[in-house]
Parts: sequence; C-alpha cells; structure tokens
Amino acid sequence: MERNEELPIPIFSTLEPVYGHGPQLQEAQLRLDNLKSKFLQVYGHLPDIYARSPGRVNLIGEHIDYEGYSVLPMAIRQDSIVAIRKRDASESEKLLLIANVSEKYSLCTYPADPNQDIDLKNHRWGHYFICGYKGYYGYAKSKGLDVGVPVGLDVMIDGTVPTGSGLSSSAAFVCSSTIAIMAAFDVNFPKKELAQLTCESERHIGTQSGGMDQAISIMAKSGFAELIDFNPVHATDVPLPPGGSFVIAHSLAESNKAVTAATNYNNRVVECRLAAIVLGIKLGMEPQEAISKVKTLSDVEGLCISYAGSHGSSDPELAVKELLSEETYTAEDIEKITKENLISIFANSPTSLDVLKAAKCYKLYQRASHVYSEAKRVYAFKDTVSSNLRLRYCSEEEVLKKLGDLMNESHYSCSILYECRYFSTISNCYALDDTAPLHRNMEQLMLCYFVTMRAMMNYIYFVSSHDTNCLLKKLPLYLISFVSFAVISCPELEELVKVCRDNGALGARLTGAGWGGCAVALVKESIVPQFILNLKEQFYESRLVKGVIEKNDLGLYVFASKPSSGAAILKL
Ligand code: NG1
Ligand code: MG
Repeated sequence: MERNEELPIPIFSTLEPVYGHGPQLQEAQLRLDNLKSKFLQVYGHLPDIYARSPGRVNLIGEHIDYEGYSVLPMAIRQDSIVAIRKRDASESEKLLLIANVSEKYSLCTYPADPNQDIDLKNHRWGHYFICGYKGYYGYAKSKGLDVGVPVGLDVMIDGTVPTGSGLSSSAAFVCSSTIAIMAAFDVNFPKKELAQLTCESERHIGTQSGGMDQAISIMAKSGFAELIDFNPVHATDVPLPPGGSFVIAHSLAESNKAVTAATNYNNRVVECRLAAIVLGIKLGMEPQEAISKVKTLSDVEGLCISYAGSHGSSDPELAVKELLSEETYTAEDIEKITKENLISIFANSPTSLDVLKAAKCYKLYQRASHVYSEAKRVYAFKDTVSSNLRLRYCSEEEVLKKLGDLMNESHYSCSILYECRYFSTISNCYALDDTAPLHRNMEQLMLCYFVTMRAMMNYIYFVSSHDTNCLLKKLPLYLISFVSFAVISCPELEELVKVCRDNGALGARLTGAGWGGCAVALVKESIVPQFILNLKEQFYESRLVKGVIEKNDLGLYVFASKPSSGAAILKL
C-alpha cells in the first residue's frame, strides 16, 4: 500500500467524504451554497473548482517543529474553503482578485505575477493567498512543468477557523489556496511535497514557521491525531485515548503573529539557533564550523548526548544545564563565544535581523531546556497512548492521568521557560512589544500596576496585623509572589488553563504559538458537557457582560473536538 504522504490530494465530487453525514454535512452544504452564490454575485461566473484544508489543534510538542523535532497535532473540523476560477489567457486584465464571504475582509487585488514581493510592512489578509500563489509557481517550475504565462484568477474564501487563535487559520488558508491553484491548473502533487512547499511558502509572510500546521492540514486522517516527523515530512497515525476527549477553549486574546513576529515567534527561532551554536562550540566545534553547520537544536543533540558532563549523563537537558548560563546573554556575551557578530551570522535572513534589532538580550538556557524537554514529552505522550492500546498495562484512568500530566508539564515549560507571553520579565517590563496594538500594551501595564498594588496592600495588611519582626523575613516572599504573578504567560490564557484544571481537566495547556489564542484540555468523556457548561459560566460569562462576545456564538469559542480529515479538492 502506498504511504499516505506519497498520495496526491484526494478529489471528491460530493461533500460526504469530507463532512460525513450528520449536521456537519448540512452546515457544509449551506456554506458551499453561500460561497457559490457570492462568487457568482462578485465575478459573474461560477467557480471552476474548490479546495478545503482544515485548522489544527496541537496536543503536545510546542515550538519544536522549527527545531526539527516531532509534534503531535490533530486536524479540527473548522476549515478554509477556497473557490477559484481561472480567467482566459486572452483577457487583458491579469489580476488576482481575492474576496471573502465575510464582510470583515474587503476585496484584495494583486498583479498576476508569481515573482511579486509581499509587502510585509502593510499586512493584508490576502497576503496568505499570495504565499500559496508564489509557492505553487516556484514548485511547478522546479519540477519542469509548463506553467505558461500567468493568467488572472477569481478567488473567494470561506474560513471557519478563528483567526489569531493558535488553531492555524493561516495554514488552513495557505494550504487551501495552494491546492485550489494547483487544481485550477489541473495538476496534483504528492502530499509530502505539498506539506513542504506550503511550509516554505507561508514563510513569505515573515514568520519562520516550522511546518507542523501545513503538514497536519494536508496529511490528516479522520479519527486520528498524527505524530509528524520532519526532514523528511512523515505522519504516523496516533489513535486518541479511549475515555478521553479534547476540549478547545479560546482565551479571547488574539495573537497576530504576522505583526508581532520580530519580538515573539521569530525571536524564539533566533534564540534557539544561538543556543544551538553556543552548545556546538562548547561541545568542541570550531566557531566557524558551528555557525555554518548548526541550524537547530536537533543538529547538536548528538553532541549533547555524547557529552558525559560532571554526572556522566547522556541527556541533552543536562548538557544545557552545565554548558549554558541561566542568566540572560547580551549580544556581546554571545559574540565572545562565536567570535563573529550576530548581524553577520544572520546576514542572509532579513526577518532574523529584525529580531536582533528588537532584542535587548537572549535567553539560551531557558529556550534550549524547553525544546529538549518538550521533544521528550511528545514521545512519552505517543508511547503512553500507543503501547497501552497494545498491551493494556494501565487502566484507562491511569493513561488519561499520565497524558494530562504531560500536557500540564508542557504548559509550564511554554509559560515559564519559553515565555509565550506579552513581555519578557517584570524587570524588563519597559520592553513592551512595540508592534502590538496599544490596548494590548496598556493591558499589560495595568496588570503590572494591579499586581504591584495587590502585593503592597497584602504587605501593609500583614505588617499592620503582625509583629514587625516578621516584616523583613516575609518581604522576600511577597516580592517573589509579586514577580511570579506578573511573569505568567498571557494572563487570559493562564486564567483559562486554571479554570480548566479547576473543573476536572486531567491536563490543560496553551496550544499553537501562544501569546494569546486557545487552550486545549484533556477531559474525561463522561464530564464533557458539564465541563463546557462550567467554562461558559466561569470564564466566558463575565466577558459576555462586557460585550466582548455574543452568547449565541459561545459554541465557536469552546467545543469538544474530534480529529477531522485533511485537505481535499472538491469538484462539485
Ligand atoms: P500557530 O500558532 O498556528 O501560528 C505556530 C507555527 C507552528 C509551530 C507553532 C508552535 C506558523 C504557521 N505556525 O503555529 O509551525 O511552530 O506556532 O508550536 O507559524
Ligand atoms: Mg498560524
């Protein structure tokens, strides 16, 4: 049997193979009818063909795909459907017209030119389509296909993956766009090639993505999560643990990675590269050799393992502990080790140079510890599910508890070591994210003030009601509680994860890049309805009052999710 990743994208003439037979099918039919009629309204023609690609929830393995490590996501039913029509080559106006069924997104127009640059300074939602467009032409040319002269394209999108939510609306959009263009030109590529090319093409948007989102969106199988390996891309089916259910809940804090890349996502990619180079040098590589050869932490894992260290151990986390400093590094600190300045190390990567401009210091120990420990947790998670299905050495309950613990550890690591949050440390709180919207920074400042006031009030209350001898003894405690409260990850996400755990989740963690977006919680199947009710009451109710979201839309923000199928072409 041919392996999944060698197969082309499936082509269906009905909706059932993708959306099943239940209410989902009716919903999909309504979406398609609406998409068709709006397409006709805007362009005066019906589309030639459609492509769909789903969003995903990452169960475990965060911020390690770009370091070459395997991750464990599953596709969700929310997806992006792209309707497309190729214009005649004879038509004089050669434009890409990109419309959206939602009025929130106005029509975007681009020239039909595969070599155009994407204007990163002026972010537009249509840029994601152009990523797919450039990717398609680049790949087709590299394979020697006759692509002819570029023609105009009429395009309309219907997306149901919430944006900025950590559920990969962007990859769903890029993948469905690429596949729609490919189908409009009547070709089809193997899934693994598409996964690779869409990962590379999404990087045109300015984030140094790792490839998880595109790989799962393209290769997912209904009913399974997938262990995704990279270099080369490969997916292994992982069944879900019996008796458990994954509930996704939105923190309502949006994270726009295309805009905050220099201080958030790409900053971590650069820190990991620096950590890997420094480790390489400390483990015996010549600085020049490390700079030219070491791209990711997985590149130096072998060296770390062969390093015996003072404990005679062979664990990359221990090598990190002994060889990297827990203190932050300045650029000069690192340059002393690399014997080359950072700007020339990253000279070929404009988005990394943006990171260097924005960064005040670098945390190498913390980032490397996260990556190596998270990589181990992915395998522990997969092995716990798979080996128990075969050998049944644990009860259902014990398995769910183990998986929940791994998810909790992952969250702690993302939050404390990787700091997927709005600002780096309280001592550095002046380093607010200057690319974030003003209200976001104001919220952070308010939080700082609120926490400071609270700590001071507690302290004054304590001093006034206890003898003053304790005063000095307890001061550090208050300071510590103040700092640890203030350095938590995105406060909304942190609160949501806590509400999940308080309501019986066996594990809960941020999912996706963080800095806002969703949490995923592992919940016993039997309590799912009550769990969701409790979340609505304890997390969302107060936000309804503030008018942030509508009561009728609550189902879009908190829901139990089953693994959906991957990308498809619809020839209806
Ligand atoms: P989200 O949160 O969906 O944008 C991003 C990256 C992934 C991965 C995760 C963190 C993109 C397109 N995706 O996902 O590759 O690194 O963060 O695990 O940038
Ligand atoms: Mg994304």
